[in-house]
Parts: sequence; structure tokens; C-alpha cells
Amino acid sequence: CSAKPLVSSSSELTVSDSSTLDGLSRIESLSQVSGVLGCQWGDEGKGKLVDILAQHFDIVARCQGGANAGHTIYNAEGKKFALHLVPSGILNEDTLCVIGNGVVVHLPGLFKEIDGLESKGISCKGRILISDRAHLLFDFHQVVDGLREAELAKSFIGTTRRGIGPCYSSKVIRNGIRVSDLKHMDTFPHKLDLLLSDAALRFKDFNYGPDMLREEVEKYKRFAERLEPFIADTVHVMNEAITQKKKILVEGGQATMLDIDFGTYPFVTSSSPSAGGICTGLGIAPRVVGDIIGVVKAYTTRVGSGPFPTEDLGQEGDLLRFAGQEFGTTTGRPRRCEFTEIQLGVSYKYVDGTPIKSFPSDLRLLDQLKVDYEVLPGWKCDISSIRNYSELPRAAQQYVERIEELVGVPIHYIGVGPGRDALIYK
Ligand code: 2SA
Ligand code: MG
Repeated sequence: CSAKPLVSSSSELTVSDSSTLDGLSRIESLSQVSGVLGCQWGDEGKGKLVDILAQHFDIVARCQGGANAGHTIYNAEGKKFALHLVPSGILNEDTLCVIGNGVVVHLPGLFKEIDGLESKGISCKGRILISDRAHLLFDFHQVVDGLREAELAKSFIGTTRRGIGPCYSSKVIRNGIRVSDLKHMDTFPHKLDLLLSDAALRFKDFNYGPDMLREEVEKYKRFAERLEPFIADTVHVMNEAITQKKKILVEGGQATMLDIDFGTYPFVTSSSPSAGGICTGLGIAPRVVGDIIGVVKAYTTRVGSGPFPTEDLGQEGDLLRFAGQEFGTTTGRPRRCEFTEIQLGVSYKYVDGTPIKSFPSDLRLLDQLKVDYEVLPGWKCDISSIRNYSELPRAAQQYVERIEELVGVPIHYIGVGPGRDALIYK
């Protein structure tokens, strides 16, 4: 039986308020600024939930990451859309989509995405705003991403090769180029030359010559013109919207375990996909951020390298991978799966049996630790057409309720398939 993503909300307020509410009023009762974040290693189904919730929000905003996020959503007619940089609110006509200052923007990819959406009848003009403070991710960042991975050889990170790490490196080392720099085409070539020369000095396989600079500058002159109507001081836009009591939904990319600070470093992404990233990536105050909806799968998967204590490398893992169609949206790589029938990992312990109270930062320790499992009965049937919690097999309900108990967080939405309607409100 292929388990599908579970979706839960972590707000205590929502718990007490919503236990008696139906699905719609629960969504309407979400705070003015709410967030949808991944709680595992990505691919939890955040995009689908954002698309559903977006119908009740004025703005959907991305605050971190870049085109390493891949959200597959289906519109009301069942048409499939794979989004990478454009927020998943774009399918809702009345939603304004904001790409915040914390995002790294690959313009060739963004324009391709916009062209794809417009060719399917989704109008983007006036509906997407891009922060003037966001950093530009160039093709060379992607090349460098590949060169770094090759250099790491066996200890490669398994990045999406979208240039994310190299672009955030440029940002942090302070020679990055921002969206606002496109307004100054006189200084742009020099800035880009510095970046490219730097990469050529560092990587002997990076071939940089005057032609590359000339071609890139020409390309970005055209991009600058096309991007002009999309550029905004989104920090101001967001804070004005908050004052005007507009509702804002923040769409996270990646997930907690890929967080640059809290994830399984160095096998992480280069941004902050957990709650803190909302404030720094959009320029809004922590006090305005209300409900955070954490999205988790009914089983854990990860792509790329790095520790995964409950990974099942045997036949059961293969079976689940195929039953659950576990291949990444962005790269098509097989996602790594765990047991389903149904071993629930509840705690970690040292090899000598001593319990570990918190998630260890030490990768060596993570590699050696043992997992305590609780065995729960499986439900061995297709639940994808069920829409009411009471109609779920008892074993599936027990699974949901045991997770709520262990995590101390209520589960409010249970996804049972990819479509917009494939959701159970609990
Ligand atoms: P990178 O490219 O520098 O961010 O890669 C570093 C590590 O982070 C992992 N990574 C991801 N893992 C799962 N999902 C990701 N993105 C989408 C999402 C997934 C999708 O947000 O749901 O649908 O394609 C994602 N992005 C980065 C990567 O595998 C490396 O381990
Ligand atoms: Mg995804």
C-alpha cells in the first residue's frame, strides 16, 4: 500500500480552535502570515498544499532556495505544472506571487517557467514580484556546482546542480550580483567579470574567456529589460500588505533536515528552510508570523547523499519507491525510502543502548546510532479515493494518531494523492 504525504499544523492555537471546524473554516482561520514548510528531506508535497491554501490568501511568497525546489501541482482540470522558482500560488488568478530577497534567482530558468505557464494560459504579468535584493544565480554557478561535486569525488553532496551553493557563497562572501544591479548596466560587466575570473582561478576546468563575458552581458541586457516590470522592493510590499491586513502564505522549499544550520551538515542545502528563513528571506518581523504548517510524508525519503538512519536499502524500500513513484521532480533521481509495513522509528540510541535525546549534529554518530521502532499494522489497500477521516481503515487512523501522540502536534490535513481534492481534513 503506498502511503501518501501527511500534513500537520504545529500551532497550538489551531488545535484548540479547529477541532470542531470543517476543512474550509480551518483554512480560513489560519493566521494572517502562515507558512508551509517541509519537515523531512524535501518532496513532502508542500506545493500541493500551498496550491489549495492559496485560494484563501492574497499573497504567496518564497523566502529561500531557488530552482532546487520542485513543486508539482495539478490545477482544477487535472493539468500538471512543475514549478521551480515561481510560487505555487500562481494557479490561483487572484494571488500575488512574491519571490523574496532570500531566494537565488536563475533568470533563464525563471523566464522559461513563465513562458511555460503563459503557454498553458496562466497569465504571469503583474502577478509575480521579484525582490530587488534577491541574488542572481548565473549559469556559471551551475557549472561550479558540478565542478565542486566532481572534486569531492566519493564524498559528493549529491546537489541538484542548480548552482545553489555557489550562488549563496557569492552572496555570503559579498561579491554576489543582485537583481537591483540589473538597473546599472554600466557597472554590471565589471561585477560579472570579477565573479567569473574568481571561478576561473579556483577551477582549472572552468574555461573563461572574453567571449563568455560578452555573451553573458548581452544576454543580461535583454533579461534586464524583460525583468523590469517584475522588480520590486518586496520588503516594503510585504510590510505594507501586513499593515493592510492582507493574508500571506509563505511557501518553503526543501526542508528542516536540509537546513544549513539544523540539517545533516554538510549534506544540506545552502539556505534556511526552517521557520527562521521566513523572516530573513522576506524582511518581516517574527511577531507577525503565525501558523506554521509542517508537511511530512507518511514515510521518509531523501535524495542526494548523507545520513538517513531509517533507510531501507532492501526489497521493501524498492517496492515503496515504485509504489509511491518516488523520483524527484527537479532531477528525476530515485528518492531513498524507508520501510512501510509499518515500522515507525520513534527514537535513536547509542550502540550501547543509551537513549539519544536530541537529533545529533555529529555525522559519525548518526551513521552508527540505532533506531527504536514501533511496529504498527499496515492497511494494505488503496486509500486514495477516501475523503473522510472516519472512512480510513482503522490501521491508517491508528498510524496517524500514534504520530500525533509521539510528536505532540495535531495532524489536520492528510494528502491521499496528487490532485487538489485528494485531501482529508481531520
Ligand atoms: P542543493 O542543490 O545544493 O540544494 O543540494 C544540497 C542537498 O539538498 C538536497 N535538496 C533536495 N532534496 C529534496 N528535495 C529538494 N527540492 C524539492 C523540494 C524537491 C523536488 O523542495 O521539495 O521536488 O525536486 C531538494 N533541494 C535540494 C540535495 O539532494 C542535496 O542533498
Ligand atoms: Mg518538492
